[in-house]
Amino acid sequence: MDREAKAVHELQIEVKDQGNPPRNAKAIVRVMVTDVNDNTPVIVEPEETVLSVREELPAGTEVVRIRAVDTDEGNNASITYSFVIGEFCTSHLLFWTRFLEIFKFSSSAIALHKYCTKSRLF
Ligand SMILES: [Ca+2]
Ligand SMILES: [Ca+2]
Repeated sequence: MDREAKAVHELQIEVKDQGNPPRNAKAIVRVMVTDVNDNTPVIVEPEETVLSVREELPAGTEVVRIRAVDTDEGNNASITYSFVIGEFCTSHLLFWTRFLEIFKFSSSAIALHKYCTKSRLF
C-alpha cells in the first residue's frame, strides 16, 4: 500500500452462518494507511541552478526564495532549510567572506544585505 497514492481503503465484509435458512451480516471496514517517511523533499523553486543578480539593487531585495515539497505527512513532510558552505567556498574563503558581506540568509530566502556590484564580489 502507498499512502501517498491512496490513504483510505474500504473493504466490504460479509459473514454467513450454516443454518437453514442461512443468515448473514455485512459491514464496511475502513482501513487508514499510516505514513512512513518514504519520500525525500524535492526543491521546486528555484528551477534554475544559476541565478543572476542585477548590480546596484537596493539592500533588502530578495534574490531567491527556496521552496521544497515533501509528499509524506506530518513530521515526515516537515522541511527545514539551511545553506551549506560548498567545496568551492571553503577553497575560496575570500569569495565566501565577500558573499556573506553582501547576502543575508533567512530560513528559505537569500536577500541583499548591501547593494551588490560585480567588483564587490570578485
Ligand atoms: Ca519525507
Ligand atoms: Ca509516505
